[in-house]
Amino acid sequence: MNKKSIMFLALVAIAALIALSACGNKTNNNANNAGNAATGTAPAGTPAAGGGEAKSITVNAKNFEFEPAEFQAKVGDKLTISLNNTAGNHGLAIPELGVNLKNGESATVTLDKAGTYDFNCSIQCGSGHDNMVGKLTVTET
Ligand SMILES: [Cu+2]
Repeated sequence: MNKKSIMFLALVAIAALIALSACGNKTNNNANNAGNAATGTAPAGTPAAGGGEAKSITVNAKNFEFEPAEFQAKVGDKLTISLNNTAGNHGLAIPELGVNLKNGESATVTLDKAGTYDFNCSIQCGSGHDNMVGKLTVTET
């Protein structure tokens, strides 16, 4: 190998390193931005403007519907969802949020993404089971 080709290889290696590190920075920035979007840019512990409230809702379940079947929250809210069976034995699952409640249970979720989250009964409760659906709508603040 002559001197010229060694220099060439060295340059290629350096260029590759620069490209890799530039890429790495970009990835990190994206991750940071995603983090900021989720938590808001306010310092830790400070609720994001408009959202970030602690809210709670009790969903009543009977044969065969949820009441309310639809409810809303804002991005950043800490929402505690409780399930109360008023008739029959039902569960409440919100698959996208990892929530699955039995009667009398509750779960607290931090809503960091706007969207519509479907929920459904998670216990085979009878003929109307498949109709036991509802949705949580999370809106930007
Ligand atoms: Cu059911």
